[in-house]
Amino acid sequence: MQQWIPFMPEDASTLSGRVDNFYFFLVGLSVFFFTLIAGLEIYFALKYRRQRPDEIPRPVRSAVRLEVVWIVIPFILSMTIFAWGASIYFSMYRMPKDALEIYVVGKQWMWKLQHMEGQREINELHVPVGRKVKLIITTEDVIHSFYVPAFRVKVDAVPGRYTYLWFEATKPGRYHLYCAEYCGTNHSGMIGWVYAMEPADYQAWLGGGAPEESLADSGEKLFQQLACNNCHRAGARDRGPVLDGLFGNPVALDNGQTVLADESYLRESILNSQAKIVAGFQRPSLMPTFQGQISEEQLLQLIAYIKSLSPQAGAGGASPAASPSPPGGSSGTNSQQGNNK
Ligand SMILES: [Cu+2]
Repeated sequence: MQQWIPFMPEDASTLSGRVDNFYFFLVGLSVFFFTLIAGLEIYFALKYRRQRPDEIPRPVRSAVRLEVVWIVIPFILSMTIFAWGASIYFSMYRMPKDALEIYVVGKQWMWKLQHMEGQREINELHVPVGRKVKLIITTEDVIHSFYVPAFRVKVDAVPGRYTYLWFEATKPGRYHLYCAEYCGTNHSGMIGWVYAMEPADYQAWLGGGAPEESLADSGEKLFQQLACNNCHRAGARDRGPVLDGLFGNPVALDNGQTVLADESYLRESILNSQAKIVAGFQRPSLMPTFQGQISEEQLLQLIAYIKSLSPQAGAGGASPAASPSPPGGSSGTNSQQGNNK
């Protein structure tokens, strides 16, 4: 459909067709009812206009059948819109488990992206076609919004938390990337390109250039620099919870609640260790706060490292090209098998 309509963005992801069909349904429905209602208004205004100065209109009696029709039909239509829209929404915002994960940090006025294998990009994102890609997004400063019209996906980047987006590109090409939330003077310059590549080209791209340290490896170094390993490893005399196998699993807290160890939980616990204390550990927590001491990107490195300690948790499909890690040695990107279809 979009090739007939010059202002429609390209249709380049598995979601875009579904979004477009729904959009055209809504537009079609609106046009139909606009025409029907406006047409009837004009017709009735002419037909039933006052024709003589002394004319007295006949009293109107209710028409039950007509009323039922105009209640039932809009009810069915609005429920259709609700169900259809909700199903697209759920596909869009429920994250797939087997996706390639890429971290995104918004900043006035650029997008900084980092692949699990370590490659960094600014205002450019290279992804393979035919593979689900999940973005884990945050911002260093104000609210931004990550928007790729050709994929029909958009999500806000919110300070202090992670938001998620996924897409699967269906054809190779170069697609516009925008910031869709007014974020200051150079907001309009906060744009870039997504390059969707054939899987083989993507592997070549990943392998090209200087070999980079994987995100998890950077995180592991940082973990040691910040002395996290003094308390958070097996044998640290139970000073802090051991992090192996933590990510993606429920954690029992000392107040009786249970939380899921996801990116946001890890982030909060690093920045404010008093917020949620794991059952069986001292309150107040012994752990110092890292608020203001590490950058958003360093946080992501630590999180990638902690994720790499939980290979089963569905944490980011590193590509098969990523170096496998010897047991006990430096943990590689992570050991989830890349699902390269
Ligand atoms: Cu912005």
